[in-house]
Amino acid sequence: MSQYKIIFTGPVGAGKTTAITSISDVPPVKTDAAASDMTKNRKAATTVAMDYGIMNLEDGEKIHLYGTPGQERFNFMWDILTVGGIGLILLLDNTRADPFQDMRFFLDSFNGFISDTSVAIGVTQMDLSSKPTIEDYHRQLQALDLKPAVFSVDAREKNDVSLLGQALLFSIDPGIEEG
Ligand SMILES: Nc1nc2c(ncn2[C@@H]2O[C@H](COP(=O)(O)OP(=O)(O)OP(=O)(O)O)[C@@H](O)[C@H]2O)c(=O)[nH]1
Ligand SMILES: [Mg+2]
Repeated sequence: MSQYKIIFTGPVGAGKTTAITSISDVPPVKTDAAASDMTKNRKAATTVAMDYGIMNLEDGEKIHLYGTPGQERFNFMWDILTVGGIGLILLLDNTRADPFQDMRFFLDSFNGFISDTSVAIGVTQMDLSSKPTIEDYHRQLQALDLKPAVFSVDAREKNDVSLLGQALLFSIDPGIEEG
């Protein structure tokens, strides 16, 4: 039985904890704590260490799902959580002030991991803010000489998150398929 690990990252409120909760086949482990700072204006709780869930694939294969904290003050967890991972899902919140800057920041922060593995990008909250468009993200990425999959994703929707996960797995190994 093969076991793989993928990591979800992105800014505060992008939907990492929600996404893992949506697709995990076991009750996820969360480390949400009451938000005490600027995060509080957006939502009541924030991840302080990690999220963890499991997605079962065909043939008994398992994908272990790890979510990072979004807050930069917990960024010591980022390197710890990527060890042994096969790819990164970057979630971006389209309602934030400058989602392109968020994208550059996280691509840069995880640059070493991404260059060894693969990345797929999910843009959340597009129902609340339709701009920038997915096409705008593609243009930004072209300028960075990158070609990851970019999807509009509602982290609350299992299907959306699952499609993004499949796109990531496909970019790593077209042989891995979701069950
Ligand atoms: N309207 C809307 N809400 C969404 C969408 N995706 C996620 N959400 C909501 O946005 C919030 C995301 O919160 P979390 O999942 O805690 O975000 P996080 O990325 O884990 O944040 P930190 O742990 O603080 O870094 C939740 O309240 C979700 O229900 C979307 O596409 N549209
Ligand atoms: Mg979280």
